[in-house]
Amino acid sequence: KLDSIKSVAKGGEIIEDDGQLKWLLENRKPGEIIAYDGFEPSGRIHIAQGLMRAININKLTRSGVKFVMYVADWHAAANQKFGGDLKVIKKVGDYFVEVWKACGMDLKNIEFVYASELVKDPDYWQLVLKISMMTTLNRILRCGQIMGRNTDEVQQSSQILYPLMQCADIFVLKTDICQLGLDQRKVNMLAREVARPLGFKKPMSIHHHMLMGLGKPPETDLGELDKKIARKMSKSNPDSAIFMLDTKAEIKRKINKAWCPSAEIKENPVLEYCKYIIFEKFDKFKVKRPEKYGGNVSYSSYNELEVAYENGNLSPVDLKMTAIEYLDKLLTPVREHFENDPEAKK
Ligand code: F2Y
Repeated sequence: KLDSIKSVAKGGEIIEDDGQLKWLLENRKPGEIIAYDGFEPSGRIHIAQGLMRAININKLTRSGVKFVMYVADWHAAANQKFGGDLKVIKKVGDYFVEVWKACGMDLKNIEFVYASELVKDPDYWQLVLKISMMTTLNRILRCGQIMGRNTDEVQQSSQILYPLMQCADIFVLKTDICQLGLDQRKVNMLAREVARPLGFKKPMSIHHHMLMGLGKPPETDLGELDKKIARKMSKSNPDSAIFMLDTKAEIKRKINKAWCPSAEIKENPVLEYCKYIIFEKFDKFKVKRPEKYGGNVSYSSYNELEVAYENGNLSPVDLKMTAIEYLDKLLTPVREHFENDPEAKK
């Protein structure tokens, strides 16, 4: 169980843990450990938020963890999404939930909680104030990353409240394990620092990998962690992302022009999708190839595939063509769910 949960961070992402995870697994009954992740409903949902999140969350629920998925609707408004229109934001949130339903997320063991419910409680705001009294403005500005902003893009005063609210969420939801993307680590660290002084248990955190976008990774002089975040799949750049409702033709078009240098295994988005998604869902990666290019071949682990690619035994064209087939197989049920279910369509 420990290894399965830790494999959420298999790209070497930060885990902050003083032996808590081991303790939790040994001392709490199934269903008593609470993990959480949250999202701002904004725009379309791509495979990093859809498929990969479902894979990670299922790893935790399979180990007996109860998962809270937090719909940060007020936070999206505070972060200037949809002009702050909460009705639209709520609708987009419901749409995300439908997508997860359709891609195999273990919904029985997940509770969806809306920020718009938590903010009705005066105690929530008292806690936000208490956290604000323990943190400097500078530190909060440096948390801009958790809302997808650079420090100099934090302009609205609601964006100062946002990290304080996110920190309060962790305590109010009684979180044992913060299981969010690597870009959320700054606020998870803050929560660990202020927990005890405020009388809460200290949450551990385990971050997941930020799946790369499809394009050539931008040149930056950032540190390793921030580089990973700068390269991530993003809906603000639609050609960097595969969306959960993309047609096969769209998947094909985007993968075919994706960054994927021959024999290059570092910073290769197509290989990343194999590692973090396809091999999590299938035991084999079967390449169909004409005899003159070496004939059909099948890989039984990501590692095998990577070695073959690095040695030049598998070409970018064949890698891409096969990845397209597997991604399409995973997205077909999602498309069908929205075609056949009139409720989901709304
Ligand atoms: O992905 C994001 O932009 C997150 N900052 C959304 C989010 C997640 C949470 F778990 C906001 C929150 F306030 C959360 O508590």
